[in-house]
Amino acid sequence: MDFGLPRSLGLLSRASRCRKIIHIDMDAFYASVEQRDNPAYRGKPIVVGGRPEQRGAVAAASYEARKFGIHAAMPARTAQQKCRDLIFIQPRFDIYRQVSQQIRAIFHRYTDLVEPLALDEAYLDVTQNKPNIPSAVAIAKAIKREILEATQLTASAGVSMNKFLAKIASGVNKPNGLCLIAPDQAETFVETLPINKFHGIGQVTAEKMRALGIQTGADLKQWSEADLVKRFGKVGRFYYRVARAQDERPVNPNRIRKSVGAENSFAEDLASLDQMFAELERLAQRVAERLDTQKQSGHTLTLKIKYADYQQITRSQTLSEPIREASAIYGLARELLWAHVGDRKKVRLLGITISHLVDASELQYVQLSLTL
Ligand code: DCP
Ligand code: MG
Repeated sequence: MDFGLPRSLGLLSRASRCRKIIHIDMDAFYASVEQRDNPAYRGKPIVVGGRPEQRGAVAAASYEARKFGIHAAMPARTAQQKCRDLIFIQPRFDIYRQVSQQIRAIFHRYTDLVEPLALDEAYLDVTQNKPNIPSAVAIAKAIKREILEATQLTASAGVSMNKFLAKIASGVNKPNGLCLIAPDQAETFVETLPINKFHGIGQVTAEKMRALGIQTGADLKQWSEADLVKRFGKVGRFYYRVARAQDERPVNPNRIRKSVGAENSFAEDLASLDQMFAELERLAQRVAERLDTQKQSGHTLTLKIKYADYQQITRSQTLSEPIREASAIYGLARELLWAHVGDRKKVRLLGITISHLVDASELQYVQLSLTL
């Protein structure tokens, strides 16, 4: 694969059908847009979203604010305590959406294999690309330049042979960064990576892994696929592969996430309600983590129960207020299970899915406006 490496290397790996993936992520997105449009905010600690007198949370923090330890999802009040001069700005979602359209149009000049993950980030598969540029690093540089020209905003890019590595790479030299993880560096890179830096391993799972003595990719690599699946469910297979720097997930341009869910089937059927509740709590945590990554919440919860005899039921409830927190998800799933699990029946699989998704930061803003 040619990542901007010597040509001979490029030819060698192209023969082995290596892919070239770029992950692009705008820097301090909402905050940078506000600093761009109002010179008074430039060079200052600012946050978008949340008001200290309300219960809201920070959506985006400028790099100047981050020096005080302020970050996204932090309660606005805590943020203000950390920095007295912090400026709070109300979000302008229309503008962020416009910028998002501009950067997506730029991506499509290079490839149609663009998978947006959020307004400010996307995966691009540039193995084959429209301008026929052989070096993926050169494409990443060109895209960053075009974004800066069109929007006066900086982006960071990660370049590698799969999504997992490209996503991590884009965070390495933020802001305005460009990082290549070449195929021959990939395994060593993952081995030294702390477990909490693995994209796809949330806080709860990271803690569970640390309790098992897994601190880095090298530790994770010690585990067999079967043991990881036993401990973590199906997603254990993903952990096994990424510990080896492998990730075959294609860049999917048509992907529209309509739901977020997690399920687990058990080596031994669950016979008691207590066991099922404990399992639901774990599932709720996982779903909440995923919603958090996607910055979404949802109106409908669906509980899936598969019994020991393989009979399967699903039960849904739709709420007027969307939910995203683990405790709320667990509470509702527990109620549904309580109401619907059959007496004296053993359960071999449980699943929780949240659908009718909405953008969490936008929603929080609407709620705040209503309470003013
Ligand atoms: N966002 C949000 N709530 C969060 C996280 C993010 O509303 N908990 C919004 C505001 C961010 C935008 O999504 O500006 C992009 O999210 P990122 O995680 O990419 O964060 P930033 O772009 O702000 O910063 P970074 O430079 O770390 O990418
Ligand atoms: Mg970003």
